[in-house]
Amino acid sequence: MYRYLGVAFCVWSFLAFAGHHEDGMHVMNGWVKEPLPGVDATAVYLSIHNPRKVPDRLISVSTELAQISEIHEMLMVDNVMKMRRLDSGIAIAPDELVRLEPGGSHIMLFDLNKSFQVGETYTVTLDFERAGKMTVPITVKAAVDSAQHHHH
Ligand SMILES: [Cu+2]
Repeated sequence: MYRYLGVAFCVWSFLAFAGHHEDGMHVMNGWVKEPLPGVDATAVYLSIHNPRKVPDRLISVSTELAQISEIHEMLMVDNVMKMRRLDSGIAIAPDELVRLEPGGSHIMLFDLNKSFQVGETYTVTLDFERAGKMTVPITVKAAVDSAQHHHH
């Protein structure tokens, strides 16, 4: 009985979700780091799950929060963490979950448009090669505990 309910719920939530995003990607846990004082840049983090049977690719990003949005990766160069723009975006295999998180890949924002309030929610639009554009919420979190992300 419980198992039956579980299946019914899964199907229901899948249909509800599919109604919103057609055959799109699942994007979760979006947040943007409050910029450090005097720094006109910050980073967005989120998780992307590809629920489909075809590979896809995040190719570009835009947001109301900044003039310039870039997809970045972190890499070690001579024992120093550096970041680099990913001009070909981020590939996401079928059923893969890609996490953009502090210390790893991220969406970099430059030329910020507004002052960020911690706890406020804004949006970012992700453009996927196959799934197309998706606009998702990102919540501002305080800059503490983000010392892993060095630049500028
Ligand atoms: Cu960066």
